[in-house]
Amino acid sequence: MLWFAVITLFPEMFTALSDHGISGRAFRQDKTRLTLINPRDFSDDPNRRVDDRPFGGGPGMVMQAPPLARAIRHARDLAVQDGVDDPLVIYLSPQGRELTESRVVTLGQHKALILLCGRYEGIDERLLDRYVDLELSIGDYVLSGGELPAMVLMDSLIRRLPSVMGDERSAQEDSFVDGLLDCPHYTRPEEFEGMVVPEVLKSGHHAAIERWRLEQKLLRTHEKRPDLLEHAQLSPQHRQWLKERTGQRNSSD
Ligand code: 9WO
Repeated sequence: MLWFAVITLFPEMFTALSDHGISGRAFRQDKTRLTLINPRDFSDDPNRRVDDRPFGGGPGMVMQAPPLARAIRHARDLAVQDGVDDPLVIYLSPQGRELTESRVVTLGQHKALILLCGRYEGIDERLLDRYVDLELSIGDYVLSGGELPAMVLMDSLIRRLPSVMGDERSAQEDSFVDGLLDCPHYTRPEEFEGMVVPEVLKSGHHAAIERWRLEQKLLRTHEKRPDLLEHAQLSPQHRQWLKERTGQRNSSD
């Protein structure tokens, strides 16, 4: 069971995850749970305001610390009631550490995560200092808020839960599981606008098909994301094959 609480001004956005696809099935099967908490419910302002002007001036508004602190404490209480201990508090922000597959694997060890979604120009630094355990970024760009990055993180974690994926292997053979990009995929029709399917995939020779798929992963990674090759788990034979296939000369050549 993976338990989420999300603190967000736009809880309705999260139906994209809870009501559809693989993640929707995981929620229906109670393999994961989601509690949505709106900080406006913890505002002490008669108009339920949770933002104010920045000290020092400047554009935009800043989310105030007190309503968010009360919301995080409420999320922690709910986690205790649900029997999931010690939730990690994650703030999705452009200033965060990069979300990578290895970080997804590490975060998947936690039973409970509280995800804090900022809006406006950001959140009062004092809240972040005292209540946030980890800041995470899904990329070097600024969005309108942390909700979409929160859903990206949740989806990456939910699809790794045991028996959530229809075919266990597809989770294991996903891109990045071995540090490589995925191989090409084909399905019917056999001919599409004059383009055909590689013969090996129709041969029924599973060893040859597996070898072809790995070769394609290596070549595609070399072509599109050579930076990944440095840390990919490759055997010396596979590294040598790739060097020979791509005409790379050994540094000693
Ligand atoms: C808003 C703004 C308005 C005027 C001038 C400067 C400004 N900066 C921002 C801003 O950075 N807003 C962020 C919106 C505050 C935190 C939540 N928001 C957010 C999170 N945008 N992008 C992310 C994000 C999170 C994770 N990975 C990539 C991007």
